[in-house]
Amino acid sequence: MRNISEIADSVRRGERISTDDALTLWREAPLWLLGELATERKRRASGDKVFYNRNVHLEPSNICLFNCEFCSFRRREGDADAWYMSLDEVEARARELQGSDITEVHIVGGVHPKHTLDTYCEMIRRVKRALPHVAIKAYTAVEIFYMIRLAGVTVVEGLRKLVEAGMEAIPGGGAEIFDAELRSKICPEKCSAEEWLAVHRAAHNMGLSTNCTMLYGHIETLEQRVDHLDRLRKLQDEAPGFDAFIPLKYRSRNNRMSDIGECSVEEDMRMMAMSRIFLDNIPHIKAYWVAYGRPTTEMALAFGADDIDGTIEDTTKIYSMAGADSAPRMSVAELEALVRDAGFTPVERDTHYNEVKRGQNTEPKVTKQLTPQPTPQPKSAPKPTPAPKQEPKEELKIETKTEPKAEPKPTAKKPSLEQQIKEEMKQKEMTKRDSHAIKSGDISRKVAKENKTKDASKRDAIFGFVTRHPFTANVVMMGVLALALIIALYIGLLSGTRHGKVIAVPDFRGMNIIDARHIADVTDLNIIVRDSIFDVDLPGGTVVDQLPRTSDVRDVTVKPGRKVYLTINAYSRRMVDVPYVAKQTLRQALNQLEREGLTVQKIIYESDLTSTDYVLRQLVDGREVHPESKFKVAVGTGVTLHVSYRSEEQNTTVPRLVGLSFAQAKSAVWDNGLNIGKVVYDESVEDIVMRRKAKVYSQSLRQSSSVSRGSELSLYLTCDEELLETKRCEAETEAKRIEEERRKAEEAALEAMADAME
Ligand code: V47
Repeated sequence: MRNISEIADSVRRGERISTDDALTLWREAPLWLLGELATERKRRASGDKVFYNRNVHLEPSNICLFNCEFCSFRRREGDADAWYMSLDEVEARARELQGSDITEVHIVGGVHPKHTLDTYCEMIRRVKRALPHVAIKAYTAVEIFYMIRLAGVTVVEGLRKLVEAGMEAIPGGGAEIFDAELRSKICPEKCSAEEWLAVHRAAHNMGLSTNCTMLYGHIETLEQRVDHLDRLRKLQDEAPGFDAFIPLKYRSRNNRMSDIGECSVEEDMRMMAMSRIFLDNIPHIKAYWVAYGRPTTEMALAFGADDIDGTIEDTTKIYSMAGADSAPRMSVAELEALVRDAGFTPVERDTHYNEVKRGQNTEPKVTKQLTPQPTPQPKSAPKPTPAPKQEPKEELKIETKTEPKAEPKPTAKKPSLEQQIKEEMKQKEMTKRDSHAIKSGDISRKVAKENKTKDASKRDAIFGFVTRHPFTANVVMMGVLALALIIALYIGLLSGTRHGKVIAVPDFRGMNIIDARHIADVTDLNIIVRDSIFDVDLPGGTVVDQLPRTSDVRDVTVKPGRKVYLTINAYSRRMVDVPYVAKQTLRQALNQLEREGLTVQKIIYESDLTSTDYVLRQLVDGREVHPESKFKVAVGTGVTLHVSYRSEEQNTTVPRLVGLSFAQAKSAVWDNGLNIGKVVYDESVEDIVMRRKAKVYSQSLRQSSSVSRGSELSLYLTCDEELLETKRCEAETEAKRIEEERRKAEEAALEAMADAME
């Protein structure tokens, strides 16, 4: 381990530092030293320049399928302060910007339930059509991964479509924190770190430039920060393409993590400096002024930052909703003054960090005050279109990986050709009827006269009845009134509380969370991800449990808007402490491993004088575990156990496993001193989720036979109920036969003994 001064000298020589060095610096270096080292590196990268640009953000909607703990921006469809801009409104907004001198539009919003890859491409096309000379930096890797997955195309194909539509760069959002365990706590529904990195890797390989970020200052550890930076640095080595890294300070207002507060400004400076020092292959480090505020941004320039983002023009709500300054807007003069006050030279750049040279008379060229983006309760801002309301559908058609057809509909819909023809025919039909009525006018008049006479005689009859039987008439009238009142109340209740409207809760289990959210959205249910587990055999995001739950035998119905709580399989493996399980019985050790989410890789039997099934020692990844050992492994990791046996108990009896689930069979195999060999699923087990339901129909070692301890036993599993029933019967008959044989053998032995005694 190097000490601080060794590391500092190495940084001054322009060398790369290791993750251990980074931790040492972060923990131990005084702030002034970090400032000095980071500034040294910044000057090597960009001299005394500090970059800014003229940009706006476009946040078409804050409706998001995902519900991250730290997010203050996200709303559910139907929430009072949710906003949504149709494609026409996005285009109109882009047209408003014509004539301004911005060079970049940064488009980002929630992962909208109804947006598809095509919607996103069309959005870019329309913005580009309105602003052909402006670069479009659009959609975080999280949004991109989602839309590409939904479209069922490869990442490269999806990115190609976006590029063809006019996307020029990808912003750095959605990275949050890469550590799997923490990611599963703060944003379990987002794509995994690997998927986020895969999108950026593919983009870089296609020649697209992108940014990267890290959300810090919440519950992450220094190790997790360094790990995050390390993964970015590795990707940049492997496939260069990151223009800038943006450390994003967690802002704590109005979200579910608010109680943890915010980190100090000193922490911000250490973060900034360490980013510059560690990320020696990413050219720019951005102090995003919207997140920090002006004084902290200025200070960040003395800790390695060489970019402060742009004019913004009050077009982003992500930070103001989380407690940063509201109405973020800085003029070019203000941005430049901030940079100069910090002792640097302001340089206007474009999206790709080319310096923008403007003629004298183009400064300032903003010809009109730009209108801010829609706000939840705007006074002067343009009124956002309310999010399209969903009518609960009676029947569900689940089509995974198909693009939802529900494009937000404009209010005044142009009738289709078919509708127009139908409308025309209806008109003609009406005209025909009218002319017929005119021709048959006499008859109509005659019929009308007859009806009038009939009505008058009915009226006379009623009045006659009322005068003759006043009491009965009153009772009847009160009855009619009461009935009318009941009907009115019932209708009122129906429309007011949506009484009577019930939804059959779909069985979400086995679906991916993204598909589940789609279905919940269409059926007007509210999905809450309450818990996550990690099962190595299941893909990340698979729903493994739900409440309330529709089962094979019972449908659950609920009212619209009702919450359905889901447990999903986490996208990334949780790390757990390896427990010390030696010096106890095999069963106790198995229980303890199971509790920690670990499994058995192999049981190795060793002859012993005194005991059988006693755990002598344990190994993980080739390392022996001792009582004082402290190391973590991923959930699901296999542990090798060395277990004792007395020589007279070298053999063991093979258990009957037919009809058991894999988990039950595994347990029985280990309990009987055997190891798991091959595990084979037949063709009835169509996917990984069905594996949990599959049962053993055959085993490689014959039940009740005697084999040596530690032997391997292979399992064959199926979901075919008929096959299982047949095999169960066969196993039962076999068991009876074996029992009968044993009994007979015992009897024979007794007889032989008796004979011998005679
Ligand atoms: O991914 C959300 C973050 C990001 C909070 O690429 C929060 O040039 C703090 O990525 N407190 C979106 N941060 C913004 C973003 C960005 C911004 C500016 C420039 C660029 C660029 C990218 O905002 C999200 C998330 O990490 N975020 N909520 C919050 N409460």
